[in-house]
Amino acid sequence: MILASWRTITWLVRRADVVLEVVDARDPMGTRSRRLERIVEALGRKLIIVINKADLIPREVAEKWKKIFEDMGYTAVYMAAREHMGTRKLRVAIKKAVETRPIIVAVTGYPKTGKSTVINALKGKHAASTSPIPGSPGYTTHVQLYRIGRSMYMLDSPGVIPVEGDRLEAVIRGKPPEQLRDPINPAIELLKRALRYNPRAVIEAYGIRETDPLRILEEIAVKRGWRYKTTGEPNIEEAARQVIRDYHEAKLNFYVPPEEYLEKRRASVEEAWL
Ligand SMILES: Nc1nc2c(ncn2[C@@H]2O[C@H](COP(=O)(O)OP(=O)(O)OP(=O)(O)O)[C@@H](O)[C@H]2O)c(=O)[nH]1
Ligand SMILES: [Mg+2]
Repeated sequence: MILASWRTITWLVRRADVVLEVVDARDPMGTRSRRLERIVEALGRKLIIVINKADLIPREVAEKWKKIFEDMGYTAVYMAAREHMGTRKLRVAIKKAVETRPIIVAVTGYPKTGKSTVINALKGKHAASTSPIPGSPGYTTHVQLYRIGRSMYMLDSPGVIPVEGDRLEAVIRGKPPEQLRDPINPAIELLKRALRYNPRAVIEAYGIRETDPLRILEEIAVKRGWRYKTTGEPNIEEAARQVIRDYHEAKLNFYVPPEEYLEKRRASVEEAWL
């Protein structure tokens, strides 16, 4: 898996008129990068926050996130690039952002947020290669230029891991699950998070009623018949990789509610006043 360096990102932003920061609608704040936003601001480029994978959250939740970003002074749109939903709104937002033609658009953001899929959706044809799992064939390895219609060019880039972003997201998006040295700890964290935000997530994905993450991994391994050859014990590493894959493919389904973010922000503002 090749991740873009901050130098590449700065180079990319410099070349662009408009920068799209693609975030995952399931956790927009955990998959955004303040550092990227600051680079865009410092270079005087227009930033549009694209809340992608909106098909995985209720519409009113997508509306709330959009409003939260707008209240911060950003332009934000939500879309479901894979379902080709919201592409018109995005195209309009890009054209409104600058008057120059043709417009050069840099598409950036966390790994696996759907950057290449956004470009495909705008292109209307399969142009940028996408991949279901980080690092599997089709992942973006270098910056590529695509022409969209007559007046737009898009620069596709590999994902960048923001230093200040969510640590769990960074680990599970940075490498394909097969290449993780320890898949168990991130899978346990992921299961905890899933159960916290959607108590039915594990039942829905696996038909397992257990709430202890380690036991869940064991039950998944037993159900699939994954056992260590030497000891015959359930192969929880294989189960852990599967859980991470299932999050990427949205079979393990949950999302962070905007209310939680607003509450945290309120608490930190109050603390600052004390
Ligand atoms: N449910 C859902 N899945 C999506 C959507 N857009 C993209 N995906 C899926 O997310 C995964 C990653 O998509 P990509 O477009 O390859 O993501 P990327 O940001 O270009 O990834 P890198 O270039 O490797 O960083 C793929 O499995 C896509 O099918 C969407 O709107 N909804
Ligand atoms: Mg890509």
